[in-house]
Amino acid sequence: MSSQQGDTHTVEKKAAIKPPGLYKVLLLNDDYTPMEFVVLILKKFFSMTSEQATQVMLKVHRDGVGVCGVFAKDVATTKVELVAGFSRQNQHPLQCTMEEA
Ligand code: TYC
Repeated sequence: MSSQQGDTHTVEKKAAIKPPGLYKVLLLNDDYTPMEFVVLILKKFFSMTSEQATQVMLKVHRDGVGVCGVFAKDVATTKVELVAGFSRQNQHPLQCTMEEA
């Protein structure tokens, strides 16, 4: 970056700081996880209402994939881990993943 003030001329190099990326947390469809369990996950970990959770669950059921929310990388990572942990605890194969938004 270059700036001029009267006689002085300075050339500054901007530090290469990039803003933290955002990540979509995605749910994937499968043939075994009960619909009610997916709705519970969306309410419990993504703070959705029953209506919102049902809409997202049905979208995943229909299309194979759906977005639970968009978060900073560390938050998205934690949500993916929480969903996996809770699903395995309850013997469901539900898959949750993340990708850059
Ligand atoms: N397809 C599942 C069923 O018919 C329901 C389901 C929805 C599973 C969304 C996973 O992410 C999912 N029971």
